[in-house]
Amino acid sequence: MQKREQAHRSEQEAQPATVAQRIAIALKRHGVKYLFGQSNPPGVTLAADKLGIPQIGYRQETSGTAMADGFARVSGTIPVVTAQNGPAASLLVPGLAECLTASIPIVALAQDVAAANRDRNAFQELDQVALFQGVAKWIKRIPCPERVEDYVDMAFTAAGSGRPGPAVLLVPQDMFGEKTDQPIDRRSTSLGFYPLDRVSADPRRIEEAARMLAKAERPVVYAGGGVIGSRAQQELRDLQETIHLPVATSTMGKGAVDESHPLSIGVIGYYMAKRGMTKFAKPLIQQADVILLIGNRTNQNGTDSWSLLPEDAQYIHLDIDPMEIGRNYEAHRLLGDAKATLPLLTAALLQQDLSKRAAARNDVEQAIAHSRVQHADEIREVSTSNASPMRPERIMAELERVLTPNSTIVSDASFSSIWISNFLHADGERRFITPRGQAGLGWGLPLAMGAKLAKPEREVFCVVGDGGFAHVWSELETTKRHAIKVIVLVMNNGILGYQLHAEDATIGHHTNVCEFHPVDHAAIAEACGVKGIRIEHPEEIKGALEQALKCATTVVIDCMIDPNAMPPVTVFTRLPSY
Ligand SMILES: Cc1ncc(C[n+]2csc(CCOP(=O)(O)OP(=O)(O)O)c2C)c(N)n1
Ligand SMILES: [Mg+2]
Repeated sequence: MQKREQAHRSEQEAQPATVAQRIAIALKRHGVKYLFGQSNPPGVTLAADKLGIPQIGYRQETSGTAMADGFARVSGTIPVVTAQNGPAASLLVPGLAECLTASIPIVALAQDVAAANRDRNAFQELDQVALFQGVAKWIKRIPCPERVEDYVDMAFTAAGSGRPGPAVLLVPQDMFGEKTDQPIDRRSTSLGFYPLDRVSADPRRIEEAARMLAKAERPVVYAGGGVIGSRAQQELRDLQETIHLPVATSTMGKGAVDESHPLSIGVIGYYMAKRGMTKFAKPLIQQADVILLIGNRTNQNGTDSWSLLPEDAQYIHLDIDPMEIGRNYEAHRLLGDAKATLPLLTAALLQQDLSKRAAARNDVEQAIAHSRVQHADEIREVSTSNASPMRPERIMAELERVLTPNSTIVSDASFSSIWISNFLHADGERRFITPRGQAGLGWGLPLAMGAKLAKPEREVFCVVGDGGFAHVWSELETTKRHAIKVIVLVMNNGILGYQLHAEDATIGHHTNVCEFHPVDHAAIAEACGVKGIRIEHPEEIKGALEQALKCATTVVIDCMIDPNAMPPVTVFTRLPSY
C-alpha cells in the first residue's frame, strides 16, 4: 500500500507542472514574500505556499491591496495581491487607484471566467479588462499555458519600470490546472523590485541645471514621494549638505531629508495656516527664484491649489515620468531616476562656482531656525494642552517622545495625515507613510500592516480617524491571526471631521451624516482578540503608549479628542471657530 502511494506520488512529481504551479514558481523567482489573498485562486495559493510563499488572508480585498501597497513602499519589492473574479476583483479597484496615483508597483493576480464561458453570463462574469482600465498601467490575460512565464514577467516589468504602478494579470479559471511540457526554467531573471531600471538624465541638461542652481539668488528644493520611491534619500541629503540647498517636502516626500537638518524646511502645501509647521517658512518658498522639483506631481494639495509656488521662478524638474515634468510649471527637464541622477547633479554643481550658495547658507539656516522657534511658540498652547477631550497636537507631542530614529509612522487619509505630517518630525531614518495618492479613507490600518510585514523589526504606529477606521475594523482580526503587531491611535472625535468642517467652511452648513453615534474602539479591539485601551485625559497618553510598546499583539488606543480641533488647512481659516 505504502509502495503504491510512493509510486503514485513520484509519478505525479514527474508530470509537467500546472499553470498554477508555474505561476507560483515564477513568483518565487521574482522574490515574492507573501500573497495577499483570500484563497482564490486556490491552485496558485497552495502551490505558492509549498514554495515558501505564505498567504496573508485579508478580510476585504481593498484592505488586502492596501496591505500589499504598504509592503511595497517599505520593502522596495513588488508584492502580489490575489482575488477571485467579479465582486472580489472589483474591490481591488480602489487599492490599485491609490497605487497608480502614488506610483507604487503592485501585481494583482485575478481569476477570470473560463475562456469557453466568456460572454454567456457565466457566474461572476465581468469585463475585467474594462474594469481595471482606469487604475492600472498594464492589464493582460494569459492567452495559453505556454506563455505563463512571459506574462508573469511582463506584469512585473510593467509594475516596476518607468513610473512604478499597478499591473493586473488575469488568468482564466480553467487554465490553472492545464499542463504543458515546456521547461519551467525558460526564464531566470528576478524582476520583483523597483525601480527596475535606473536611468539618469541627459548629462548636458544636468550641467545646465547645475549652472542655474549655482547662479540662483534664493534656490529651493521641493522633494516629493518620488524621492522615497526611488530610495534616493541619501543622495538628496548629500545634495542638501554639499550644495547648501534648503529642502522642503510634500506630505508623501516627508522623510526624504532629515527634518532636524538646519536646511530642512519641513512639509509644505495646503496646510500652512495657523499652527502649520512651515507657516513661518512660507517666504522661503514664495521668494525663491529657482525651484528644483524632484519626484513631485505638483498636485493640488502640495501646491495649495497651485497658489503657493511663485509664478515667476525658474523651475528644474527631475522625474521618472516625462509627463509630470512641466505639467503645471514649465521646467528645465531632467528625465531620470532620482537616485541615479542626483549624484550626477551634485558632481556637476561641484564643478561650478558655489560661493553664492556657501555665502547664503547662514542666512537661510537662520530663517529656518527662526521659523521653527515661531512655530514652537504658536503650537505650545495645544501641544501642552491638558484639556479633555484632548487636543490631537498633545497626543502627537507624547507620541514624538516614544519614537526612535527607526520608527515607522503610518496614517489614514483626512486629518490623520496632517497631524502626523505637521506635528511629528522626520528625524533620522523615520519612515512616514500616508495614502496621499487618492487620500481614501480606510488605508491607514492595512498600510501599516504591510509596512510591519516588510520590516517587522521596526515599531509601526498608525494614526487614524474614527470614520476611516470604521472601513477596516475587520482587519484587526487579521493582525491577530497573522501576528502582525501595529499600534493604532484612533483620533476619536465622533465626526467625519474633515468633511464636516470643510462643509461648514465652504457652504456654512453640514449634512446629517457627519456626526456618529459613540463607538467604543477599545471594545472592538478586544472583541477581535487584540488589546484595546481608551483614554480621555492627556496624562493617560504616556502610560497607554508604554503599555502598547510592551504588548505582543496589535493595540488600539481609542483617543477621545476635541471635535473642534482642526489642523492648519488653508480653507479652515474662513471659519470663525478656527
Ligand atoms: C473612501 C473615502 N470616502 C470618502 C472620503 C471623503 N472624506 C474625506 S475626509 C472625510 C472624513 C473623515 O473622517 P475621519 O476618518 O473620522 O477623520 P477626521 O477628519 O474626523 O479626523 C471624508 C468622508 C474619502 N476621502 N475617502
Ligand atoms: Mg473623525
